[in-house]
Parts: sequence; structure tokens; C-alpha cells
Amino acid sequence: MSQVTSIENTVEKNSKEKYLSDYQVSNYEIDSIDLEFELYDTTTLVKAVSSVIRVGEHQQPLFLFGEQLQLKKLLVNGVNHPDYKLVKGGLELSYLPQTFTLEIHTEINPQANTSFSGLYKSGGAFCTQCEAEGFRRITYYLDRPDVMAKFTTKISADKDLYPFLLSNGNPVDQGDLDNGRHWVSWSDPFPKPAYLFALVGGDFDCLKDTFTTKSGREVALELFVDKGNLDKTAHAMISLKKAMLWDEQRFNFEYDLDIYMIVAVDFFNMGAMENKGLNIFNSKFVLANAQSATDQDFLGIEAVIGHEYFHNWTGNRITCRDWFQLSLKEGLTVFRDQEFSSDLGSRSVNRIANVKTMRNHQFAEDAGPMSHPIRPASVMEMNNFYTLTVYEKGSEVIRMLHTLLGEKAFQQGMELYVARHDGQAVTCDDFIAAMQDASKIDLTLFKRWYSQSGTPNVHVSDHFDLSKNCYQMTFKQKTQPTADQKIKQALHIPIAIELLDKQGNALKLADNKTNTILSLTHTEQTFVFQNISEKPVPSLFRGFSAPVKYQYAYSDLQLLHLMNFASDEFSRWDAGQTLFNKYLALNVQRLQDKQEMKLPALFIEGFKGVLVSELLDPALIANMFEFISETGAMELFDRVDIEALHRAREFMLSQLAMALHSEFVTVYHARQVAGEYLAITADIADRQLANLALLFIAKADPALGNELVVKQIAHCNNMTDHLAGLVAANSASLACRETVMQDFEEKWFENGLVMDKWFVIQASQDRSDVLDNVKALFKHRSFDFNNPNRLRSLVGAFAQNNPYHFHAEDGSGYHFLTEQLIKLNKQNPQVAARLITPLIQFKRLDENRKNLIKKQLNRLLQLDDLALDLYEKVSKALKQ
Ligand code: B3K
Ligand code: ZN
Repeated sequence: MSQVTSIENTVEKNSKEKYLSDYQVSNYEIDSIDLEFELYDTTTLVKAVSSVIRVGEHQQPLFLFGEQLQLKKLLVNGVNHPDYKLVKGGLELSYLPQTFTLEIHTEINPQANTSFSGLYKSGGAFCTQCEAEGFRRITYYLDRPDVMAKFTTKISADKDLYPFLLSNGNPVDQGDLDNGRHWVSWSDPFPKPAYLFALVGGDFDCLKDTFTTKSGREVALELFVDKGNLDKTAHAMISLKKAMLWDEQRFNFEYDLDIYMIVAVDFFNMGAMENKGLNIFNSKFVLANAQSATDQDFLGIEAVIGHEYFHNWTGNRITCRDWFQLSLKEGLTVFRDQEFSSDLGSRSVNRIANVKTMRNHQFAEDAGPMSHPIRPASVMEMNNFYTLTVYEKGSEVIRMLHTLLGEKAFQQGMELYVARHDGQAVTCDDFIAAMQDASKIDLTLFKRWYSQSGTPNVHVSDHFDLSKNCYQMTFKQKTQPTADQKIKQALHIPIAIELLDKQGNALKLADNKTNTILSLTHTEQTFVFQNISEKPVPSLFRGFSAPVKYQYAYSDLQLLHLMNFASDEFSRWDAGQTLFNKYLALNVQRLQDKQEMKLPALFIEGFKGVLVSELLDPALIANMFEFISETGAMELFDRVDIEALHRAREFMLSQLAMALHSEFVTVYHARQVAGEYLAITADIADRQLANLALLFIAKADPALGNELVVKQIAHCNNMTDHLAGLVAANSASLACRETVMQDFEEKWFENGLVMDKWFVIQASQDRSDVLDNVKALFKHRSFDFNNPNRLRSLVGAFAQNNPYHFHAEDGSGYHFLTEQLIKLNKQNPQVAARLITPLIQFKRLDENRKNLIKKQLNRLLQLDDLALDLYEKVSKALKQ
């Protein structure tokens, strides 16, 4: 079929941007698709037989998406169909009957697929990644989420090399073939969009278990990992079973197939993928034992296993009509996984972690060139919109709904959503409609959160009238114009508050309650509180009740009051952060004015009170001392002075370290966890606090720090404490640094996931030759440029976690990152487009740095084969 691939048939079809407002229902539907794969490394054959139905009366052609495919055969109702042409991005078929069977044979090359989208090889195994638009790299298809079909899959491959052949749904049959090959067939009874298709072929170790659902059905659970890794699978399996139970108990959602499989692979662009019945995971979010994984890894695994499992209802059973609706499934599923982690562990600690992500990263995205609402209005490359905004801010929007409705009405809304839309591909509006109808709360204004980008600023002022026992609070909201949207309107902002008296008691407000939710719905609004007999200290945005920045003219004493008495632990932490940020800004200013930096005694005293507290959760204490990152702090300034910011932050940490030295030493010893390693909340909290103390001890007293680090590394029975030792040794350049780093490398060089931690430390070092070191590490025996995890831990960590050196005045950091992006542009554009983030968020930098960055971005723009993923970000950044 040579005419098929001839270039004459190729015509331009798409312009670069796609718009939500252009959405049209598909002019054809596909009911079912039967796939057959003959797996070979470089020439895999795919036969796809679909039953297609024309929607309505029209003579329009059928356009099927396809990329990197070789068309081998095309039949309509069993006979050759000459009326087709290959066009850019796909295949166009004309003169089709009303309903027909479409048979398409394609050949693909998994071995050559370095972008890890579609069917590719991870190590020795075949695997797939189809979200968002990877299925079109497998066969020509209506690859859009609102086309939902029943899939069957038959796979054949060499039996020795690929004893396990997996796909979605339930296993049906299997058999042997000639030449040492075998086959397995699968059937998925639930209609699904192509992005949820998955296939795996490989040789694995398998951990098996079962889960009995609330209606008494037994589900087989199978976890596949590379051979030799079975000792690192228990935690993932336990997490899965916890997730299945939790989803039944909290959301009344029961699993629907007879089998649930998870496969861990080493080469994967993101964290994991929720393919129906066959999740594929980055091995980072599966493999863990005490020796190889930290407490944070254990918690991350639990969260991601939960997240992908929760998608079975919020994402798979009910999916997105189009990709602009991505937050429909992602914001909601992140909310659900955050609730899962909070119900299982500490709610406040989880809340703090989520807010850190918002403030340290999402706020910058919302203020940068890629700013978009949680439901974007236009997109060039869909993979660029799996963002902190769609995911994390999307979850904050769901959380605000939860706050406004309360758990009961929220769950009624969920129930109605499922009753209305199970088995459908729907929109964010459909979700809000269900919430509104179930709760009878008007969400018309609230919906604006879906279409407006940017972080609102809320300015709070107050007035107390003693003669009338009356306290008034005035809130003004304003959202600055963003790159994508000039005009901003008022949003519905829920503000959870509490008013504290001088003794630290919460005052009674309406209904005898000590806290309340105010609904800010206008640009400016005043709320009046009667029967207030003294001027209170307001605790604002308790639990981060809205994803906003807010200002109130707190005095230092008021912030200390909140740190001590706010009933919400998050608010205590938040007050500490506000106090820190205030002095950070002041000290930056002092440096710029060539004055001496200062930290008042009351600041130190306030934090001392926290550190020695017997009452506070040790994890909360540790969090109180984990201040805004340098990257996050850049958001606090209109013009950021990289040098001064770095010095001021270091100064403040050193002051705390020196002033509270003996307290840190006491806490360090008091919080040692004895006995067997357990990743349980209480032990995790103690380790977190002890290791935080170690960091401060090393800063103030390197000799003692060195002694403690060496001892800790020699005696610990887990990765958390071992790694914390390395981090302390590096951050304070302790004498043992070289030795402990080398010993670690010797011990772990064969384990890429563990070495990622070591690469991150190398890339995050505060030393003038750090970039040379990073470059040299490209030759390290554990480094592999083709592995996205390795790239993120070396290149990503340098660019993202080491702003002081990445933003070196000579532009060397920018040049280095650009070099890597050029290499990755063709090889793996998705990963490249993730790594570029710190290079496009430059608007707060000085002119010199801005110009250096623009020079590098222009270099990228001039590449003749610049991938759309990078083009979208580079062109938007340069437009700023
Ligand atoms: N849905 C996937 C992410 C797919 C990313 C495609 N570039 C994982 C998740 O959010 O659960
Ligand atoms: Zn998700």
C-alpha cells in the first residue's frame, strides 16, 4: 500500500491553539473495538476492528487521529476502502455507510519510542501510556475522551521474555503459539475512552492478594514489579487495600471488576496512570522498604496508589467530555486523595503540605506566562496542562465547595453526580450542577473559579467600637491581570475565621459557635460582629479556606498570639510563616540599604516556645521550622533580589539555629525512635522533628553536628534517618560530608530510585562549583539521561531547588538547562516541557537575568523542529 504513506496526500489541518469554545460532539461514534497486538521490539503489529456509527444525517468524512504509525491495511465492512487520505495528524475516511466495521492494521516501533507516549519499552517490558493523546500512536482512532467504547484486547508475544501479557478488564482466555510465542485475551465490560487503554508485556515478580468489597465480591489484587523487588511491595499493597476500603466508607464507591492490577515500571514520564483495571506506575510510587525508602516516600506511595484507585469512579466511570475539563477528574481526585491521607494520618500536617505546594509553586504558575484557569480556555499541547493549577488549585476549588456545602451535602452532591452521569463523559458544569441541585446552594458565582485564572489578593482591615461592643471586618478582593486574561471579576471566596481574646480563647460568634465561614462575594464587603467586648485577634483563612494571598496588618505580638492559641493547627503554622516572611522581607531590605540584618528577640522567643512545647504534635513543630522555600519566597517580591534573598534567609535560619541551639539538642535526643522501623504517623512525626533539629544543630555547631550525623548514619535502621544525615552533612558542609556521600554511593549505586535522592542532594548543594559537579555527574555510573526520574533528580533539582545557583549572574545555569532541553526536545518533549518551568517564570527577576533567560529561550525558539510542548511555553514566556 505505497500510496498510503505518500507525502502528496498530506495537508495542513490544525492551527496551533485549540479552544474550549470550539467543542463539537463527534460526528461518528465507536461502540466497540477489538484489538490484537503482535508484540515485537521494532515491528509491533496492531489490528483494530471497531464498530462505527455515524451520528445524525451528514456526509462528513471520519477523521481518525494517528501519529508515528505505518498504515498496513484498511477495510470497511471487510473490503478494501480506497476513499481515504493521510492528513497531518491522522487519517480521513469518506463515503462511509451509516454503520460499519472498520478494520485497520498498523505497524509501530516501540523500541524507538523515546517519548514514552503510546506503546514503548521500559527496560525489558512493553508498556503503554495513552493519556492524554497517546492512543493515536497505537492505531488510527477517534482519540478523544467523549468517544467511549468497549475494548477487547488480544496480545501475543515471546513466552520466555514476556510471560505476563496484561490489559484492561477481566482475563478471558490464553494459549500457546508456534515459535515459543503465546497469547492472552482480555475483555473490559465498561465502555471507556481510549486514554484509559493499557497493555503490558513482560516478566515480573508478582505480589497477590484479595479484597472483599462491601457487597461481598472478592477482587484479585496483583502487583507486578521487576524481578528481585518483591521485598519492596508490601506497603503498596497495604495502601491499595486501605484505599479500597476508604472509598467505600467515605464515598460509598465500590470496585467494579474482578481484578485490579498495578505494574511498576522504571521509565515513566509522570507518577502513575489510572488505566481501567491496569494501573501503570512509575516504580518510585510502588517500591519501598525501610532500607530504601523514606517516610515521605511511604506517604507518597499511599497517596498516589489512593489517587489512581479513586479515579476508578472519578475519572473512569465518569470521565471528561474534552480535555479542557481535565480538572473535573483531577481536581476532584486530588481532593479525594488528600482527604484519604488526612483521614489516615494527620489532617493538619497534610493540610500544611498541600498549602506549601500551592504557595511554593502554584502561585508562581498562576502569575507566570502559562497562567490558566483550572478549566483552561485554550491549549496548544494538552500534556502541558497537567499542571499544579488543574490538579492542586482544582482540588482547592473542590475543597471550597466542601467547605460551603459541608460533608453531608457534599456527599449528596456526589451521589447525584454519579446517579446522573455514570458511564458518561461530562463537564465541570455538570459536576457543579449536581452539587447545586443536591445542596440547593446557589453556585452561579462560585463557578467563576473555573474560568478565572490568577491568585486573588484579599486585603483585610478591621475596626473595633468599644462603646457598641461591635467589631467590623472589611475584606477587599482583587486579582491582578494574568498573562492569559486581562479582566478579572470578583469571586466567591469562603473565609473561615475565629476571633481570639487576650487570653487566647475563641470568642462566641453567631449560633454560639466559636468559628464561622464568611462568604466574600463582592469586591468589597464588611462583616459586623456584635457583643464583642475587646478588640480580638482575627484568625483568618483557617485551614487555608481559599487559595488566595491575604494581608492584614498583624503586629508581631498578634502573630505570636495566633502561633500559641489559634485552635486550628494550620493557622498556628500559618502565623509562624507570616512572621518569618515579614522579617525575610525586612532583612532583604536592610541588605539592600547596606544595613545590618536583624531578628528581634521576640521572634526567637516565639519559636522557642513552639520548639519546647510538650503539647504540640512533633510533626507540627517540625513544620513550624520549615519555612518558605527560596523559590516560593520569590513570589513575595515584585522585584526579587536573588543574592539578598538567599543571604537573608540563611541569616534567619542561622540566628534561630544559634539562639535555640541547646533546645534543638534536647529535642534531637528526646525524639529518637527506638526499635523496628514503622512508617506510622507517630514515629514519622518524631523522626521528622529529630531530623529537623539535626539540621539546625549542624548549622550552629558543625563539630557536634558532625558527631551526631556520623553516629546516626552508622546506627540507623532506615532510609529516612540515613538520608537526613546526608542532608545535614551537605547543608552545613560537615567534615564527614565526602565520606558519607561516597559510602552511600557505594552501597546504592545499583538502585536508581535510591540514587535519585543522592543526585538531588548533589544538585541542591550551596557551593560555587555545584553546576560543574552536576555536569560531571552525567557520567556517573547510576545516571541515565533517558530515565525521566534521573533527569528530574539531577537537572530538575538543580534548576528548581537551587535557585541561588541556577540564577547565577553569568547565566551559566540558564545555558546549562537550555542545552539539556535541546537534547530532550526530540527525545522526550513532555519531560523537557516540565523541566523548563524555572526558565519561564522570570518576571520578578532583574533586567540582566531576564535578558540572559530570553537569549536562551530564543535559542530554543529557533530550533526548526521545536516540539509543540516546548513551543507553547517558550513562545508564551517570550510574549510576557
Ligand atoms: N492521569 C494521569 C496523568 C496523565 C498525564 C499525561 N501527560 C495520572 C493521574 O493524574 O492520576
Ligand atoms: Zn489523577
